[in-house]
Amino acid sequence: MPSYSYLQQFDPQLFSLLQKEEERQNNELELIASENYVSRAVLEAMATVFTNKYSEGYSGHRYYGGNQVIDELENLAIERAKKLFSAEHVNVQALSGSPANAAVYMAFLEPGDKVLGLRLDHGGHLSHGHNVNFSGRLYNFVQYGLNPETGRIDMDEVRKIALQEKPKMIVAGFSAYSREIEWEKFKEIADEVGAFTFADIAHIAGLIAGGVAKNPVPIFDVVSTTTHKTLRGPRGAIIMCKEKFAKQIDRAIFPGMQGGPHDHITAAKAVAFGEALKPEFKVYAQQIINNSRALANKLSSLGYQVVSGGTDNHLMVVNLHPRGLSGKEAEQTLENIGISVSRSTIPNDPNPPLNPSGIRIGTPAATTRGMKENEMEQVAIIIDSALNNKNNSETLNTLKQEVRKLCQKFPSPSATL
Ligand code: DSN
Repeated sequence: MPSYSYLQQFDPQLFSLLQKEEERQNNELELIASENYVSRAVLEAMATVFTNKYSEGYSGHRYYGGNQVIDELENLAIERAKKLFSAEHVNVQALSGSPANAAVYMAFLEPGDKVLGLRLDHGGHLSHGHNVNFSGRLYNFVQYGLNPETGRIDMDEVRKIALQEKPKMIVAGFSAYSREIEWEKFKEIADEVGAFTFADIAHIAGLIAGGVAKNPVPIFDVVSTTTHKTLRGPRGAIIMCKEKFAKQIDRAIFPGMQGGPHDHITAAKAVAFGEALKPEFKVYAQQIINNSRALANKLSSLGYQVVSGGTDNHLMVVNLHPRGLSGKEAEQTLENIGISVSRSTIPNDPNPPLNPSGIRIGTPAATTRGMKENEMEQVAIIIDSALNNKNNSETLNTLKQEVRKLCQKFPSPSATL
């Protein structure tokens, strides 16, 4: 019997969509910095009867009967996450990154309070204070950006704004920044102005868990992360904090923000944390960075401008303005040959967010497939060739075949059919 035999029998329409998506994931190259392939064990944990349960509340204090096993499950996920990140307290119920961040703000702030965060168009996240997002609408965000010369966060500038604005909270974290964050310096500045420290490590949680990026959890008051990016777990999030903030974080998640947790996802989080605690995960995390550096170096040698001149993590932002290309054109051209990337603003982008000047490229998913530096160099050459021949359908077709051949040598570990 094939996997998903019930789905195939009872909902052939849905099953055929699943087949198409699996084929796409297998034959195309995923270079979106925030995506990854989960293991079969993580995938199996999501498709379990844990999804049938309601368990509002916390272990030992639920608002529904029958939660003995769920208590054990949630405690297991918490214990593994604590060990992985050296956290004093962990809440594993957050449904995803933005709701987790909303809960953090709710736990520490009143509407209208001042918060300092990284600008979205300099690599921050919508939930770090953008004016179309709940964060920018409910709280009074002031923003820092990247130094135009270095493409890096300028900590003197952060300090200057913090001293001027006296925020109640300082947010450090990003969705498109390729350098190490200076957690200690953020903490020093926050202490100087009496602000809470909040780190959003969604992008680099796997690198931190693998010991190849610095961990803010022992330093900061509160840290959120999604579980599905470099950490290679299910879609979802967790919040970690100092024990003294545990109650306010837990209350902000439930009953503040959410109802019943998604227990099947908690199960998959526990599996992913277990995987990340294994020594192999350290090797994986280091290889993500090696691959990212190999890709950035090769693109630079081909004449591309990588923001900040390189990368310390799993991603890079490439400025296509000097090549006369927009991020959207590049994204579409690469999509035509079976490579997924995401368009991205560059610092002080002259173009609007829907058609910005750059692309963000990341290596977590390709690394999960087993690709290494040689493949990354080959990928850089393919990207360059596609962007130089964006109107030449014959060349694009040849490149598409090349991408397909490369992908077939490195099958996706999530493949089920
Ligand atoms: N959408 C995620 C990313 O791509 O970085 C952030 O929410």
